[in-house]
This record gives sequence, structure tokens and C-alpha cells, in this order.
Amino acid sequence: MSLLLDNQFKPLPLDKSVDTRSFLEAVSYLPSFFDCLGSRVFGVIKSDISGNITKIKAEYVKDPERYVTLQDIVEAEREAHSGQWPKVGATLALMWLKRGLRFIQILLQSLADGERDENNPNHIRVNVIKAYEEALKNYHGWLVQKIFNAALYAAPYRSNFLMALSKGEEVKEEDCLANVRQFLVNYTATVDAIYEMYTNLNAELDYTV
Ligand code: CIS
Repeated sequence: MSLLLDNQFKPLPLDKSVDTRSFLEAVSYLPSFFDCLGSRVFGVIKSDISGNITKIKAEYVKDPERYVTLQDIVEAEREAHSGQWPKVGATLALMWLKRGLRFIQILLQSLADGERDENNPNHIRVNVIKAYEEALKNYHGWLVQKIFNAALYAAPYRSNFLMALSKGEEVKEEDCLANVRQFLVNYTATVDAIYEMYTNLNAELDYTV
């Protein structure tokens, strides 16, 4: 069985709007995955991502009929908090969540594409570094970049990581990577659509933490 295929994202409609309820349902499985990765460093990431999801959900449940799509929430907050927006509420939470989701997308895509360090074929550091540089590094100041460098040593071995994605079962690497590729189809489309929405609404911020 594959953890990823159990928790697939829904396909997007033609207008690429992201259904809030389905999105929250799909990402709700993510935090528990960090427990399988075997290092306390992932606890920090888990709590950051869980906080983002909780904030978006808190806004959604206020009025599910109004907030059918993620864009409905972001636009409503733009109206309600014109002074602080977009550094506010679910808009800010989704801005950071999408960066974590992009990190995961690039990491999984890099593994699926067979990118690896030929001298250390069972390490995933090259894949993690690629994902970090493309998705997160620009938003991290010196200190958080140092934390990332330390976290890199807690990265699981490739074989253990693929086994965790297969819910702890021994699965042939090629079968696992085929599942990753299938998962990435709707996942990547969803993450891309959220990025596009932030660009179109001029909601992206580039401050560092
Ligand atoms: C595999 C090895 C990975 C090593 C990875 C190391 C990654 C980076 C280490 C940096 C630690 C960063 C810790 C937190 C930093 C936060 O300060 C920063 C900013 O936070 C935001 C809040 O989120 O700050 C805002 C204020 O400025 C707000 O407070 C905001 O919160 S709000 O608005 O909600 O109140 N946050 C970040 O930089 C985001 C960090 C995200 C890191 C993501 C890393 C993901 C690592 C994943 C590895 C495992 C891959 C799993 C693959 C597949 C899982 C599939 C599971 C199945 C379920 C599918 C569903 C998707």
C-alpha cells in the first residue's frame, strides 16, 4: 500500500480553483507523516505546518458556504483587513504552507527523476538541498538557514524514506517511485494553482524569518 496514493489530491476543475474542503482533507494527513521520519527536528516542522492548516481551517469553518475555494478566503480577508493584508490570518498561513508543499513536491519529483549523489546513492541530501534552495531558502535568514544545514543530517536514508512512503512495507523501489509519480500529478497541479493565485492577487510577500 502507498501512503501517497491513499491521500491523493483531487484533480482541479478547468478554472484551476482549489476546493477548500478537499484541500484541507488532503493536507490533514501530512503532519502525522513527520512522526515516521525519526528525528526530533521534524517536530518543529510538523508544528509549523499544523499551525498553518489549523489557521486556514479555522477561517473555513466560520462560513463553509462562502469559502468554497481557497481564493474565496484570501479575497474575503483582503476586504476585511485591507491595512494588514496579506500578512494576516489564513492568507499568511496559506502563503507559508504552500512553500512547505512546494518543498515536498520538489523533493519527491527529484527522487522520482532519479537524481542522486553517485558517491552516496542511499542519501537524499542532494534532493533535499534542491528542494530547499528552490522553495524555502529565499525566505530564511542566516539563523534558519543554519538550522536547515543541521536538519540535513537528520534526513532519513533514501531506502527508509521510500519505505515510510510505503507505510513501512518492503516495496520495490520502482513501484514506490511509480506511486510517487502518480501522486505528483494532482499534487503539483494544486500547488502550482495556489502559487498562481498568490501572483494574480499580488498576495506574495518576500520577507525573511
Ligand atoms: C527529509 C529531510 C528534510 C529536511 C528538511 C529541513 C527543512 C527546513 C528546516 C527549517 C526549519 C524551519 C522551521 C520553521 C520556520 C518558520 O519560522 C517559517 C515561518 O513560519 C511562518 C508560520 O508558518 O511564520 C509566519 C510569521 O512570519 C507565521 O507565523 C506562519 O504561521 S501562521 O500564519 O499559520 O500563523 N516556516 C517555514 O519556513 C516553513 C517550513 C516548512 C518546511 C517544510 C519541510 C518539509 C519537509 C518534508 C520532508 C518529508 C517529505 C514528506 C513527503 C511526503 C509526505 C506525504 C505524506 C502523505 C500525505 C499527503 C498530504 C500532503
